[in-house]
Parts: sequence; structure tokens; C-alpha cells
Amino acid sequence: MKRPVRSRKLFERARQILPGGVDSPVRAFQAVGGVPHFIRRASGATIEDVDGNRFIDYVMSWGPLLHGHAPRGLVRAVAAAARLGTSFGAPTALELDLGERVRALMPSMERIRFVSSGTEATMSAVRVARACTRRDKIVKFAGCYHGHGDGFLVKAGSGATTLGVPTSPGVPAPVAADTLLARYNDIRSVEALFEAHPGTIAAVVVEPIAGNMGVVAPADGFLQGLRALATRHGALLIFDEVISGFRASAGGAQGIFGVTPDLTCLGKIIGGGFPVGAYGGRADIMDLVAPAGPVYQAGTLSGNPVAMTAGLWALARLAPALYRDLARRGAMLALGLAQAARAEGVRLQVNAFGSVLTPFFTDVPVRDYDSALTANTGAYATFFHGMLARGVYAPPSQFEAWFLSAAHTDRHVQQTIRAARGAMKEVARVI
Ligand code: KE4
Repeated sequence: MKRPVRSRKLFERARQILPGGVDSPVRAFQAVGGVPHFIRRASGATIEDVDGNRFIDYVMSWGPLLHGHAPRGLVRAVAAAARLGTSFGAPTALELDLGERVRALMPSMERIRFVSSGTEATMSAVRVARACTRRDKIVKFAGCYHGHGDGFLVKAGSGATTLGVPTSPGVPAPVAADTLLARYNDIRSVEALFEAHPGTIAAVVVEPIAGNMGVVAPADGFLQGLRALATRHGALLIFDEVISGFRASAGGAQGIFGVTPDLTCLGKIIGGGFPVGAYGGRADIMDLVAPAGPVYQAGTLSGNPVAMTAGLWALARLAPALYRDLARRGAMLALGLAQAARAEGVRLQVNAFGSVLTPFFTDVPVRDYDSALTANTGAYATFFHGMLARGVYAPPSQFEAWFLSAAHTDRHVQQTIRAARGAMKEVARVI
């Protein structure tokens, strides 16, 4: 790998205009050290930085690119759409086409509202849930991320059933106090919150397959338990499928586990790499949203024709063979990483679910945030840079998901495993 000379210069310039030199914190490499690589272009499973280094990419824009970078058909489709106008601020048939396609894939989404990010989707879904139940509190899970809405930037206060406290300055304490924290895969922790706060919880919000503490799959019966608890206590169940939607399966996690949420939040793949989010669910709930009902939510670029075109292109290509290939290659990579670690005596737990996975540098099985936090982040940083030096661009943080795409081939995975064998030798030397 050539030294990132141009990236370093751009990063110095970037920090004079962008806070921390980036437009989203994880991109700054603070969790792994070093200079973030500025990307010039990408195609398929490969990205190229401004210094001419090419990498096999497992960030893939953090999930939207199920079909790889810049598929030719998608580029053609969005170019044609743009020539007809990039945004009208008026209804188009494209929004209906994509909405009906989403509903066909996720029948629980009887109504849908398009927005421009996953954050907007989850913020709006919680507002609707509060309006529908006339309750204020929400339950989220430690280690799950739902975007940067005030009510989600919360950690547990002292004691498991007390009120949340902000994790970020600028979040008012009363807002944080309306968020209660539970433990992922621990249904008892949710029951305790309902018992401690009877009649006040509007919704339980969950990543049905967690990706933001690293990948953690739901334990058997966990999602079904949440469904039963929410129903019993008159709260709504909100699935944040921003990552898992159309990735875990064409019908998302709800399509795999057979659990029907009241509301679902979507992002990433739904926009095919363009800024699209969406929330939706039961018609009786969503018809509370303006202008059908009184719950206000709006957006200048919501449903714009170019992004809708990209989403339609992406959701038109979700064949069963795609998911079989993604799962096979995901399993191949997970096994290869585990074997590379074992060969060097490095403690590693690899959690994988279809086309997402996370190598945790710990010998503790990772099933929630506390166990994820046992991972050796220094070891991950060494591994990350060892992979980068060998042509593999992994997520620059231990607590993120690696993403495969339709563009990743067996050869890409085999190259990645070879790189991991070398990177694990470097980890073994430093731990
Ligand atoms: P956006 O506002 O970033 O589109 O979506 C927020 C969001 C909501 N829900 C889930 C489950 C998510 O994973 C996300 C965003 N994911 C992160 C990756 N961990 C985006 C990357 C970033 O923050 O730059």
C-alpha cells in the first residue's frame, strides 16, 4: 500500500471546514488511529483512494450497497431519472411504485412514509408511537443505535430500571429520561422496565439483528418475547431494520423470524446508495401522520425521483440466489477469519448473520453490549491496519458490521482470508 500522502493533506484541509474533518464521526478513524483514506472512486467490491491504493471494501458505505458500488444498471437508471428532473417537491408515481414494492416485501408496512435518512425514520416512528399510545417513554437496548435523534443518545442511568441519561451534550436530561435502557437478548430486563413504569411506555425499539455493537443475532425467542410483552402492556413494537431490511432477507429480519412489528424503520438499501429512509406499519397508526392525521413530519427531498429510482432498481434485484450467495460467502469469510486467528493463538469470536459479520477480539461469546465490550479494541486496531496494508478496507471500529455485497466473489473472500492470516500474525505480536 502506498503511503496516504494525498489523504493526509486532504484530511488537514478537511479539519479546517468539517468538524473532525468528516461528515460522520466513524469515518475519522479515531477508533483505530491513523489518517482516514479519502476515496476517489469505487466499483463492485473495490474502492480506490486518492493515493491510488485499491482495497476490497467491507464498509460498503455502511450497508446500502447490497449490489456493490455503482452497478452499471443503477447508474444508467438514475442518470435517466435525473435528466427528467432531480426533485419536484410534488408527488410522483415513483414513490408509489417503491412504497408498493416495500409493502410487497414487508406486508406489515401497510402504510409508508419516505424520508431521507434512517435517523429521520426512527425519530418519526417514535413520534407516531407516542401520539398513538399517548405515552412518552421508549425502551431501547444498550449497544443498539437508531441514528442521532435526541431520545436515542442515551445510556443507562444507575441501576437497570432507572431513567436514561444523555450520552451527548445538547440532549436535554428530561428527553433522555424518557428513554429506558434494556439489555439485548435479555427479555427479563424488558419485563422489569414494564413493571417499573406501568402504563407509560409507548414503544420498544430494537434492531432485530443488531449491527451497531458489532453483529449480534437475536437469541431464540427474544423477538417473539418482545412482541408478546409489547402487546400485553399496550406498547408498540418498532423494528429498526435500517441495516437488516432487505439484507437479512428480501423481507428483512421480520421475514426471517416471523415477528410482526407495529412499525418498521428502513434506510440504507432502500435507497440503493442514495439518501432514503422510510418508516411505516399498521395503517391505523400511520394514518395519524400529517396530512392524514395530526402528527407532523415533513421533508424537502423526501421521495425525490432520483433516489426513488435507485431504490426501485435495488429492490427489483433481490432474488433468493443472491441471499444464498451472500450467506455462503459470509460464512466462508467468518470461518476464514476464525481459522486465521486460531493459527496465531489470537482470541476471536466471529458473529455472522448472512452477509454481515463482526470479528470480536475476545474469547467471550458476544450476545449483548456488555460482552461486546470485552473485545480488545487495540487488537482490532492492529488487525484493521494489517488488513489495510494488505488491500482490505474493514470498518474502522471494532463495534461495527462488515458488509458483503453481490459484487464480492469467492476470490475476494479468499484474498481477504489470506490478508487476515498476515494481519493476525501482527496482532499476535502485540497482544
Ligand atoms: P442514518 O441516519 O445514518 O441514515 O441511519 C441511522 C441508523 C439507524 N438505525 C440503524 C440500525 C443504523 O445502523 C443507522 C446508521 N448506521 C451507521 C453505521 N453503524 C451509519 C454510519 C455512520 O453513522 O456514519
